[in-house]
Amino acid sequence: MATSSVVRTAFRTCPLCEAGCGLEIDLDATDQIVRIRGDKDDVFSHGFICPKGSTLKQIHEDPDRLRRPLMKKNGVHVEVSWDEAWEAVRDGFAKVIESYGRNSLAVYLGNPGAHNLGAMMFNKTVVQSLGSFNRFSASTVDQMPKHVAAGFMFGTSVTIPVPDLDHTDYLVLMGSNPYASNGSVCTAPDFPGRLEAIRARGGKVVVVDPRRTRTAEEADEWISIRPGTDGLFLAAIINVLYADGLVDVGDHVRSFVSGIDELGAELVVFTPELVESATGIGADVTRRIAHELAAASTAVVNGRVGVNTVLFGSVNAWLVDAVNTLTGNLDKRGGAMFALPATGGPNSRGTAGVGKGFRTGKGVSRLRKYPEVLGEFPVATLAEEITTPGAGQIRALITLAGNPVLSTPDSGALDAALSQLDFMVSVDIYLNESSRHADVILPPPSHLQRDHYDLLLLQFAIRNVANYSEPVLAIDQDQPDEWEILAKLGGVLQTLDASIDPCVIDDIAIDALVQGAVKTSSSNICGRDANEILEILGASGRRGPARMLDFMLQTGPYGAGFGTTKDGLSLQKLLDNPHGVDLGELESRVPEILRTPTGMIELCPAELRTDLGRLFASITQVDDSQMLLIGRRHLKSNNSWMHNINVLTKGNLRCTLLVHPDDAKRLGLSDGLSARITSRVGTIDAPVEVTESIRRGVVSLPHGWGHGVEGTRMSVAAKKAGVNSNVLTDSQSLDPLSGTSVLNGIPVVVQSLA
Ligand SMILES: Nc1nc2c(c(=O)[nH]1)N[C@H]1C(S)=C(S)[C@@H](COP(=O)(O)OP(=O)(O)OC[C@H]3O[C@@H](n4cnc5c(=O)[nH]c(N)nc54)[C@H](O)[C@@H]3O)O[C@H]1N2
Ligand SMILES: Nc1nc2c(c(=O)[nH]1)N[C@H]1C(S)=C(S)[C@@H](COP(=O)(O)OP(=O)(O)OC[C@H]3O[C@@H](n4cnc5c(=O)[nH]c(N)nc54)[C@H](O)[C@@H]3O)O[C@H]1N2
Ligand code: SF4
Ligand SMILES: [Mo]
Repeated sequence: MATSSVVRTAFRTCPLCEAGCGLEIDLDATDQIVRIRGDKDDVFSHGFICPKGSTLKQIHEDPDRLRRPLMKKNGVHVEVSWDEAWEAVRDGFAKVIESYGRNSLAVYLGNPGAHNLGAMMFNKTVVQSLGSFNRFSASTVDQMPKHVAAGFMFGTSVTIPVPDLDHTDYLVLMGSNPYASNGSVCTAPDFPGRLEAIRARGGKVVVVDPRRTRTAEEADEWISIRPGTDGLFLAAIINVLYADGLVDVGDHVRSFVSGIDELGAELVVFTPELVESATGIGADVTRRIAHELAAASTAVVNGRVGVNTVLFGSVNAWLVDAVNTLTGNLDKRGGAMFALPATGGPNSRGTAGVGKGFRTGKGVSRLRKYPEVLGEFPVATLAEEITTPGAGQIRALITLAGNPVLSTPDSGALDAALSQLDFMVSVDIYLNESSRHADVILPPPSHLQRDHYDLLLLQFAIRNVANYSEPVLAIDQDQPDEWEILAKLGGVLQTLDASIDPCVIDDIAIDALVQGAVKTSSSNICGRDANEILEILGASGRRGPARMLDFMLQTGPYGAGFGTTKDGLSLQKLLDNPHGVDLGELESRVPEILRTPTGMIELCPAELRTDLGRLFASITQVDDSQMLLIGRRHLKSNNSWMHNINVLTKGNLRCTLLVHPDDAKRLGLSDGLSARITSRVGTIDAPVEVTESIRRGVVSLPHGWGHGVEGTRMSVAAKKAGVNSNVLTDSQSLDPLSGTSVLNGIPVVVQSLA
């Protein structure tokens, strides 16, 4: 289409991954999208975009995307009116609650909710309205270890330091591949460009990964590690720091760090020589890296998916920040720093420098007795909690933007379990592998039809920015916004009345926020009249997430305080700045950020050090003859749900098993032919791709594939279905401290099918 037909341009933050790139969206007179480009004036992304960003158009236009609620009638999903859908939701829950009580209800929150303002504000309404302890989310197949480590070290689960990418001289990336993923729990649009800039200014980038990823290829050094052994490598680095007198936390934090001697004593046994045969990393390399980290003027280690979704996820997350602290790089420019998000958060509210601290295990899961973490249980236990009779057995499930059948371990068992539920509701845009089990599917509008603010991800940004986007396209007639669906779902769960108005729930929520703030001494509106604040908030006619966001911005660290701080932040200010507001580089936040009971950084917290015995025992448990399966991501995939977009999936099938040539030879495997992969819990067949880029003894299969299942409606994805790698991952194998599943380093047997 000719660009001359463009009549308006909208600016919007991309909600598809954590990078949060600014998009420039051109529309014609009929509100058709003509083109989506990177917004070169965006204060954070400066025009960067990846191939997924422009497909917001294709997602919006996808004929398979649900526009009306679906209800299962005689085993087939049919479109129904919203009224009929809500009646069915009410009836379904009422029956289950009446028969089995509220603890028979469960919820699973998926990943896109973390990129969704409405979900960030109203998912908790659904969760709390259940009145059940059965709460699960994608966090326990992802970043939960980071929350646990941060909680115990710094006092809140979101006090997670991020690598100061733009200023560091030395970066060690462990278990992450930002050339494909654009980074995670580290919000940095154009992560690859920022890595290249480190090298361009004379710095060094080291990648620790069992696979020579694109990120590893572009780095100065690739360290090939045996999957699952990063904890040993990190412990050995720390061991060297102590043994060689390199520990120096720096004057800037010295009086706020406790546990330095204790940590040294704990790790004295983890010498590089002792762990070398387990990690596959020579003791000389470990020593050199430790010395380089200590010697660099600024340095930072970062660990993500590949070191979180393993047996020692929490210990790994802890030891990463222990290295950063011991080398003097915590809370220092070019080191590991903390964001100060515009909406505030648990580490900018309350008393500065001290707090209640962090705790897990306020309850335990019914069957396997895993401790509660952040109010939830490991998703790896969901299937058995559905299928095992007894009080608290799950009979009804809600999935909110989640596809656990493709995303969580032992998915064969979970798939079977979901079909045994008495009732299931999915809030989802597709009829897919998980939502096909739902009795009712409630579809939100497309991403372009909603407003956006990265409430969660700006907590972990490498620069403080604030950016609000209005909906680009009008919402369809009769279509409720996602927040309205969630608020109403919460209301229906509470009252068992299908006619409840979501606005009532919304009004209660904002009222509670304002009433709380005017009574809180640390709030910038303490002592003000709550009604006056509510009137100001209401004057704009806004409600829902936008009104709540305005409140959070105005009362946040840069806030306008409802008229008290001239030029302070408010939603109006963000509306006036469609490319975002830059709030500057990260600045030191210790000790103000700390919320531990002691007011100290806990370098050797009891809850984490108890797991070091298990780590030590793992040294001798390595079996060289065992093949290990790891995952991978592709730039043009997004977990399980973007394979229905033709422009992203065209070309060769990407769901292949990477095998090292030596292993291929030994096992009689060759390019393009099928291999059978068997783990303790499942078997799948996948085409082989022989490559030198993978470590010997390791094979890699991406997750999020395995489409084309009966009862789904994703016609493009079905044509290039791939196989579900989570049929192989084992729900019995998890990090005990965080409940996070082991998704990397799965013992498998690989056979030729030729
Ligand atoms: N083996 C293996 N498994 C993994 C991983 C791995 O590395 N290896 N990675 C894990 C990680 S990090 C994650 S985050 C999880 C993801 O786990 P999930 O969140 O369960 O899976 P997704 O594929 O992200 O599914 C998202 C669902 O949300 C729907 N959706 C998309 N946008 C919206 C929206 O705006 N609103 C609503 N209501 N629905 C929407 C999609 O249709 C889809 O059904 O997978 C995990 N699984
Ligand atoms: N294009 C695209 N972007 C995405 C996503 C997507 O699916 N596609 N998903 C989004 C989500 S939900 C998340 S959480 C992020 C994740 O973003 P990242 O954390 O960057 O995750 P991955 O790209 O899976 O990279 C994990 C790396 O860990 C390596 N690895 C596996 N096992 C080990 C191990 O034992 N030790 C070490 N050191 N490395 C290991 C793998 O080889 C892989 O290269 O990406 C987000 N962005
Ligand atoms: S990198 Fe992530 S946020 Fe940026 S355009 Fe791609 S999908 Fe969107
Ligand atoms: Mo994730």
